[in-house]
Amino acid sequence: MAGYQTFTTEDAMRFADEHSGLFGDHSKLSCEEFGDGNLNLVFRVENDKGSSLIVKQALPYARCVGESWPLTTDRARIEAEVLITHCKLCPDHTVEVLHYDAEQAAILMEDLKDYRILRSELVAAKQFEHLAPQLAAYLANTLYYTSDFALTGPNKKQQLGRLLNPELCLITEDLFFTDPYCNHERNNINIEIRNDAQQLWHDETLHAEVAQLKADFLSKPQALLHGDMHSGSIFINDDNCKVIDAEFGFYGPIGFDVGSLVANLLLNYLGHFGLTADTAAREQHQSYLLSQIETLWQQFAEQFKQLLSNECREPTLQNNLYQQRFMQQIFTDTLGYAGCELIRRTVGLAHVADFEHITDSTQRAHSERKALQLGRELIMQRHELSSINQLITLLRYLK
Ligand code: SR1
Ligand code: MG
Repeated sequence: MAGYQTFTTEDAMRFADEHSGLFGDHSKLSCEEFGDGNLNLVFRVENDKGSSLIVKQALPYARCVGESWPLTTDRARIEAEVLITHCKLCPDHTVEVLHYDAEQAAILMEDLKDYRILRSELVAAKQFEHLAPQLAAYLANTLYYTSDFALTGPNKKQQLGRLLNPELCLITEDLFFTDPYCNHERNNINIEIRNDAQQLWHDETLHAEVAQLKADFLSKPQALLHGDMHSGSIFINDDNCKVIDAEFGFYGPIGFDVGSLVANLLLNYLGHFGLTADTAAREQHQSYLLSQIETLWQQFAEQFKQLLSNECREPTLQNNLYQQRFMQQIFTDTLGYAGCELIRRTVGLAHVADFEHITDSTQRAHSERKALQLGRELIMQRHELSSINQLITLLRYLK
């Protein structure tokens, strides 16, 4: 932290200018800070010809709460390393990091100016057919090639040691698996669903399953995860999508990334009960989301299985039966973590625009209740479900 100082727009311009050849001599630079995320400062630096880059600086605390919640700035290193690793494995769908500065906890990266945040697009009921195929490719490649199927034991352990990310993992451990299941002061609960939230606090059967999912999150380092795979971490346009914001990355259970993404599509599905008044338009968007969820899982599983068959060099792990069980386990975990994400985004600290943009609180409560019900079903029934269509059937039978 010696020498660290919170960037002003001037500092961000100097940083971007020094570490890229993009702007050239005599460029007139301008800069705005536009971050609205939970944790960091984000600047756009632009020259008079319209070329631009992003400077992201980690603050020594969580921006959404303030200085009372200190947070390591080492998360910028983790983010840079995860993005660089993922970009090598899936360059089309990962934002490019150009420079990382340890002292200033700052990252210089490409500006995805022609892209928009996926969550805002989905809230506005925009649809992209390439979303699921591209994100399936991102997940299959980044997760397979950082797993034991692709890395040697010593190599994987070396990476794993550098990317333990204890502080950011602790945030997830608390916000995802602990707070929603007790009367925690960090929770943020719509008064109209207080009774439903209270039921979660006393549901011992559910707590046992969440304990299992948390234990796996703590101790199943299958692959280098993005760690925060929600629709605010994805930029999209009419042709492509790119994943950003990997500061929660660590070696964990593969189903955590897949499940977080599935849940965020489900949150959008449920949010549209209150966001879109026109029934036909709502049903059309919801059916788009279901087909994306189905495609996401099917193409992810297909590509992961292809990689297992064609690329696995570890003789013991080449066993067919083991690989089938492994895929089933990823599916089971995906459903469980999707369930936890639905619940924590409904009653926990960090909510999502898909629900928050529903202006009528009774209508919001209707979507929120469905999210809690579906979240619980996914967690409880995850061992019994064996196909993505069964998830979709569950969704249709929600009260
Ligand atoms: C204090 S951080 C709250 C949430 O924002 C991040 O994007 C993660 O999802 C985290 O849980
Ligand atoms: Mg983020």
